[in-house]
Amino acid sequence: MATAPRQPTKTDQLKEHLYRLISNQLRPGDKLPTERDLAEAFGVSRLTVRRAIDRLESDRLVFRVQGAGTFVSERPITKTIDFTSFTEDMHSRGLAPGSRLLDAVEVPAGARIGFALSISPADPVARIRRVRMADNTPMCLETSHVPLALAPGLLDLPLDGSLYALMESQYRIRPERADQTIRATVLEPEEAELLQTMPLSPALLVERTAFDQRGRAIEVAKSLYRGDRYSYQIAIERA
Ligand code: 16G
Repeated sequence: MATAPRQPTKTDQLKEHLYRLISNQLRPGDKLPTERDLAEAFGVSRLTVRRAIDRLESDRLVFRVQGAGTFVSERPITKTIDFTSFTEDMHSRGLAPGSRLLDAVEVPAGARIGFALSISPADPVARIRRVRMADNTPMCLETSHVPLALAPGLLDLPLDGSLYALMESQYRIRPERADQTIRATVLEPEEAELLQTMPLSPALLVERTAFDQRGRAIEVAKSLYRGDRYSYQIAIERA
């Protein structure tokens, strides 16, 4: 004799509702309503809400940030890491991005950066050094080099927001793809001071050459992340 189908519990129903909300209305990085609001809206206990969210979390559809709430996860990716700006990266982790400009100057590209950008070593590039913040705490020290032939006047623009958003709005340059290397390192005293941590603390160094929608090399950058605050998450699926 076949067993009767199990009646959906309140947790099932709420999970289903949240699943639809995530699929149809929310985007990666968006915050879910609070447990209290969900409990009130559905006339269920907070324990029921917590169980529904536990299940979404074990399905990896959402992630919790202690003290900040529950957020929609990035869509799973296969073998590659999503290309993001720092601003987008922090939003997807449920953190508020910020930027402190250290300096922005015109310098000759030099041999290594010129080669990566396919320009001559004497060609001018904008060198922009920033401390990148997450929830008002330093996360990363970033030095970007952008060819001035592609972005004339870049150094006269406000550089306290998203560099990639500025490149797109002002120069129609849409960074889309990058070659990156990631390696472990330790912080020099002055780097540690800027990142408000101890000298010789572990850090992740990411070197990136970014390309735009036309395949042009548009940035050579070094990003030095605090090892205690940043990790790379890569979802890998069997081919
Ligand atoms: C990321 C890039 C960096 C780029 C920045 C732009 C890595 C390793 N580096 O941090 O090269 O300059 O995003 O972010 O991902 P923004 O648009 O928020 O200024």
